[in-house]
Amino acid sequence: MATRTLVPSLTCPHCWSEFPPAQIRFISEHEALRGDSVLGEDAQMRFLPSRFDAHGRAIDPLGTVCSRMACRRCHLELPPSALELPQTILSIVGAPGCGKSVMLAAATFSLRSGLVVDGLSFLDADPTLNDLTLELEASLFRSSTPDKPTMIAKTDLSGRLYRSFQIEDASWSAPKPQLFVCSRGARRQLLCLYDNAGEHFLPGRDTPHEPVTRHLAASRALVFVVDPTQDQRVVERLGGADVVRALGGAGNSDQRQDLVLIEAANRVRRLRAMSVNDPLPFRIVIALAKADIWGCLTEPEIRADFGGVPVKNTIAVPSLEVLEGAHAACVAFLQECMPELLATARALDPKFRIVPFSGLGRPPSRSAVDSRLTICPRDVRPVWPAAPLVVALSEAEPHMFAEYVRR
Ligand SMILES: Nc1nc2c(ncn2[C@@H]2O[C@H](COP(=O)(O)OP(=O)(O)O)[C@@H](O)[C@H]2O)c(=O)[nH]1
Ligand SMILES: [Mg+2]
Repeated sequence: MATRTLVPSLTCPHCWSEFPPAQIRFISEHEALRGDSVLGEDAQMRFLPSRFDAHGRAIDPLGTVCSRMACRRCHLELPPSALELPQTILSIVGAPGCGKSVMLAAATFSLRSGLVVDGLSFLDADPTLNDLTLELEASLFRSSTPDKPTMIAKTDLSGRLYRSFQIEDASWSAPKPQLFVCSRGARRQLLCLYDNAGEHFLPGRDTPHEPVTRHLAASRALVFVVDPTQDQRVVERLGGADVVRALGGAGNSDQRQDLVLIEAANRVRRLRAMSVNDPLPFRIVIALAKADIWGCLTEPEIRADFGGVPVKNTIAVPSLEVLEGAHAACVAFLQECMPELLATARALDPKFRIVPFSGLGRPPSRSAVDSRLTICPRDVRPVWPAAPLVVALSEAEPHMFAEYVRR
């Protein structure tokens, strides 16, 4: 049997507690062992094994061999790769409706194709745990009815996307992590992403027992998704709210996106017990969403062939040179249209990076029946959909993505 090298300590992607691999619980298999102190009476009992078979698999108290594992604290299931691979959590943050779910679906779908970054393989750590992204991807990218108009639903604030557990008389609820094994050359990483509802990032929306954004305490980079069409000054330049709304833009400016960024940074400092004088422990990557709507406002225009570089494949992450050119064009655009957002990002992280992208690649259209925005899966053509995540990964794991690290 091949030997396994375990990580010295692991951080649970569900409840973010840290513990050594020897403390991991196993999930019992014997039918009579239904009922768990933390997960309730419908779940199989979790236990710390003391008996093992010849292959090192745990044996439950009623003698059945078990192979599935769970967190010591929250008892939620962990994929076996969590024991062996270092984990990178990226926090995706942004105001409601800015395009986070579309980005997540477009990015994970395109990363799986192997056409995004040379030599990068990207697989579900455990497809049963990643049902959320698989579902998001299925509606826009892998549809069996590609000519039927569709759209990703608004992310729920509670329910299916969250899981509850009970510890010492208190109930907790946490968002479901989506886990991927990324490998490139000899390096392998477990990548952990969450699809929060934007409302969770509004001030006051993270309560002690609903730690929905507690991943900010453990993440290695912050991907802050900004929708320029939520800003009045951009909306005016594009011809007004009605024009922008018809293209999938927000067309209103009820929410201040710079305040969402400040709130996220404050939570990072609070959760990590940092002083206001400490620099943030990671890079901020500003993902400028829906470039198909506002890309015409930058100089040069944000397009797949940005800077005159011809592209065959719009889902590939462009070269560092092209990314740096797009960053500069976006800085000039924000300076003119959203200066307070730019100033906030600069104050929080002077080395912030801006990556424009479009998850859909073209505007959805408004249905005549119920005035919902929809797009036919066949027409979806993402432009640089995974670039914000790859740039964030290059900041967290510079050795794995050296060609995207700023010189
Ligand atoms: N034109 C355009 N519209 C988009 C794009 N991505 C998202 N949208 C629109 O913005 C809406 C909100 O996106 P969603 O990903 O659900 O936002 P979230 O609340 O941040 O998860 C969608 O229903 C789409 O109509 C894009 O790339 N281009
Ligand atoms: Mg969403």
